[in-house]
Amino acid sequence: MWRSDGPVETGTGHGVSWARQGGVLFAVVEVPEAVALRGADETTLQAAGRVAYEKVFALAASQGIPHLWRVWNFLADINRETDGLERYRQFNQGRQHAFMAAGRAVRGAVPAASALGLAGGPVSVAFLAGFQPLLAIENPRQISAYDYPPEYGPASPTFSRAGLVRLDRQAVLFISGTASIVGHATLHTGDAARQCHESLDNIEALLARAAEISPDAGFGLSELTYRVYVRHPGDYAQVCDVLRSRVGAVAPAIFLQADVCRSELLLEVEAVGFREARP
Ligand code: 3EB
Repeated sequence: MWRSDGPVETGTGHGVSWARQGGVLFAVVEVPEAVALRGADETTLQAAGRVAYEKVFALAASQGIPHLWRVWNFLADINRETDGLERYRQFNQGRQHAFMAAGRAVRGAVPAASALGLAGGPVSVAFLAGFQPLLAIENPRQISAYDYPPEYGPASPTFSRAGLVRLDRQAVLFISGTASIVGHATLHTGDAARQCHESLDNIEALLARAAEISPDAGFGLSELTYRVYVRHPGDYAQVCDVLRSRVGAVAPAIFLQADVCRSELLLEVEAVGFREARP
């Protein structure tokens, strides 16, 4: 929930719903996978991912809002192979294509993001964008996702590990979906508790980078708000125990069942930190 004391404008149409106040825009774009969208050499999912991001960029442009801050990507059956390639990897092709076609960077100044599976339904991209730039932050323990080697698919994912936005009276730190990945390798296959620890080690590394970059953005693990995506409901209790042992009893956290974007990953942790900026 994004709170504001100013008047909120809203709109809907063509698969897009949005709300805006001042220099902040939140929107959800939904694109069904339809053969009709497909260009030459595209799968239907690749095309839906591409069209979703075309709509994201078109809405942002029509609102005069240049900077994409934080994106949540949802697609059905994220780990299933269709047309000879895992669907998440097809989505990455469509997303990267749209960024390049819009003349946007595909590494460096890219939004923070999460990517999750759904049981069904359209490709759905929710995003926050704004007047202020996002200061993208990478994790020294991980290869940047946009530099993943080709073994993870023909097009790299287009997101940064975290991003910092400074508003007039607030600093906001967005931590992307963070998993048990070091370098580019998945660690602790089959062990949800250790994957949760590794994910939190990654978030701690991002918090250290954020504090180095900006004094406004010094947060401890106990000062963030969390959303934890757990693949198997049976892992919930141990994942919750590990999270609480690391972040304390008070930090707000919700747990959702969702498939995450590599089949060996059992969970993904995202977070946000808010700080009232000094006048
Ligand atoms: C990873 O680190 C795990 O494709 O937008 C995390 C956050 C992940 C965002 C995305 C993917 C995305 O590669 C997966």
